[in-house]
Amino acid sequence: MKITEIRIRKMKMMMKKPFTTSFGTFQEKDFLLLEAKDELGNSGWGESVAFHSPWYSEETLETNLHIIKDFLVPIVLGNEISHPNQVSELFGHLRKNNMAKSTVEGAIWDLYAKRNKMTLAEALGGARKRIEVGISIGIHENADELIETVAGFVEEGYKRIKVKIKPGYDVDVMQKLRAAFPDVPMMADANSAYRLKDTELLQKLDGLNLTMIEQPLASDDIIDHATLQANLQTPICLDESIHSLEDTRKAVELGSTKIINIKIGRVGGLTEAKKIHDYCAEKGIPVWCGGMLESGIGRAHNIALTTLPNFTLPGDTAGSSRYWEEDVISPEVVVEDGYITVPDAYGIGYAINKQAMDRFTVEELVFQAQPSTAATGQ
Ligand code: OSB
Ligand code: MG
Repeated sequence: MKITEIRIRKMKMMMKKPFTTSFGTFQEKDFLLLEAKDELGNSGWGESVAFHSPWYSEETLETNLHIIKDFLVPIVLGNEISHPNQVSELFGHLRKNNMAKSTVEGAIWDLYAKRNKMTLAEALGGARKRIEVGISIGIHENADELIETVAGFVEEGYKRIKVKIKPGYDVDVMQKLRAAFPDVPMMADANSAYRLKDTELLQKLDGLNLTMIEQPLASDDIIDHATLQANLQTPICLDESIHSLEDTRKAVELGSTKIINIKIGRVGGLTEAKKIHDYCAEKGIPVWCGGMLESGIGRAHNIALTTLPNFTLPGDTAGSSRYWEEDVISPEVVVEDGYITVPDAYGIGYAINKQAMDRFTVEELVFQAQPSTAATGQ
C-alpha cells in the first residue's frame, strides 16, 4: 500500500476527574492523533500517548510532533509499505522517541487491517473475543475516600483494582484498602517513587496478597529492581523501565521483574509490543496492557493487542466513560461486568465520532505525497 496523506491533529480533552500519581495531578489531556491514508482512500488512526510534560517519560506532545513531522512523515509518505512490520525497520536508524514512532506505526497497522478487511486483532494474530479489564485509580486525599472510589469500581465489575502509591501514602492505605476488600484482586503502582533503601517499607506490602507492585524503583533501573525482587515476595511488574524486547530480556534474565506491563507507545509500537508478548509467553512471564489515559483511538489499539494469548492479567483499559464526557470514537468503549467485547468491524473496530473529534481539535497539519499521486476524495 502507498501512504498518500498524513494528517496530524493536536487535541485537547478534559478528563471528567483529575488523575493524581506520585508525580502530580492533571486533568487536561493534550495529545496527538494521526490519520494515515492510502491510495485507495482507506484511512488508519494512531494516537500519541506522550503527555504535555515529560513526567512519565522524556517524550512530550511537542517532541512527538517534531519527530513525527520532521523525521517520520518523510520516511513513510509516498512510500510503498507491504506490511506494518516494516515500519519499525524503516524507523530503526532513529534513536528512541518510541511514542512518536508508535503513533505513525499504529495508524499504518489500522490502515493495513482495514485494507485487508481484517480486524486489527486478527492482523496481530489475536483470537480473544472479549478481554478482561481492571482499573487504575489515582492518589486520593485519604484511605476513606479511596475506599469509597474503589467500592464504586468493584461494583461496576472491574476485574482488578490498581491504586497509585507514593511515600507517605502506601502501607497504611493499602492495609486499610485490603481490609475493606479482602478478596478483590489488587495491586499498587509506585511510578518510580521509591529507592532500594525503602526495601523494609516495601516488604510491609508482602502479606497483603497483592498481585504485583508496579515500577517501585527508578524509571531507568533494572539492577536495583533485581535486588529488591530477591527480597520481596510480591511480584514486581516493570512499566517505565521497559522500552523494547531487549530491555525485557535483560530484566527477565536479571530477575528484576516477574510480570510485564506492555504499553504500545512506550515500546515503539504494536510490532515491538507483539515481540515482547511472544518472548514473555516463551519464558512464562505473564503480561498485561497498560494505559496512558488514552482517547478511544489509543484505547482501541490496546484492546486489539490484549486479544493475544499471553495477556493473562487484566489491563488498565477501562471504559471511555471513566475518563471522558464524550469520546472521539463511536460506539465508545464499554465495560460490562469487567469485560470489553472486542469489536468485529475492520481495523481498530470503532468509527470516528467526527463531531466530537473536531470539537476537541486545536490544530490540524496535513502532509500529502506528490499531488499527482494523492488520494482523490473519500
Ligand atoms: O503508570 O500506568 C501508569 C496513567 C498515566 C501515566 C502512567 C500510568 C497511568 C495509569 C492510568 O496508571 C492508566 C489508564 O487508566 O489509562
Ligand atoms: Mg505504571
